[in-house]
Amino acid sequence: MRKTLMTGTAIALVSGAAMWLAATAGAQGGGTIEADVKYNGAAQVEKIKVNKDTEKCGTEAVVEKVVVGGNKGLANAVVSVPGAKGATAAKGVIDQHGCKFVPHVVVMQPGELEVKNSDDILHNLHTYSTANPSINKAQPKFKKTMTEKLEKPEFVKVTCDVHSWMLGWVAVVPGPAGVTNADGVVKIENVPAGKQKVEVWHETLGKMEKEVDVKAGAVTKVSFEMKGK
Ligand SMILES: [Cu+2]
Repeated sequence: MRKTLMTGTAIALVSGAAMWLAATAGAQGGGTIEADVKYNGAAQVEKIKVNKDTEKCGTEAVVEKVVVGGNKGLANAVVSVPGAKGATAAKGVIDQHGCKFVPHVVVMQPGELEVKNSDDILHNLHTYSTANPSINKAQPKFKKTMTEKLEKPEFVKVTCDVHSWMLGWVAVVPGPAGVTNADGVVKIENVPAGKQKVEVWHETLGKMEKEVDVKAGAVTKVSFEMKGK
């Protein structure tokens, strides 16, 4: 498209086309949402004694149910713009590493989930879901990667039946999305301009939503404060 237009001979036409292209590029690029998620309650972290595969797993497992960082920032919250079209299809990747699911929460577009086993031991992949078929498969040490399908939007709980403490979540979301960092912040890029519903989901604290007005080429900030359940 760009090439065809730029080969036009009339100078007036070329400059007109350049202006049109600039306007279109702005709209297509969309804007950025910077979400800041806070939680005013206490962190919930369970510590469990481990007496199996301790060479790989260690002797204590830490299960992170609610992680609160500096300035009350809530980590591991999924922020998404479910109604926005045009998100690039990002494959989900989760690793069974040190007898933990890494990352604890992974975000993906409906489609493929790659499950790795970086430990040299037997793991299992057991998912709990309603919209997607549930998965219950062994992942022996020689099976370094398995590819699974999660085609319907859903927050899927992931466990390993070999190591009862292992817990992870896969957020299958249709629009642009991300997971908050240790400070409770996440930036979501390429959100189409206009009014958009922004949704927050947390494994223990539930859901919240807000509407924001996204401006092309600008950063729109939105804050959430999750309430305890
Ligand atoms: Cu395991």
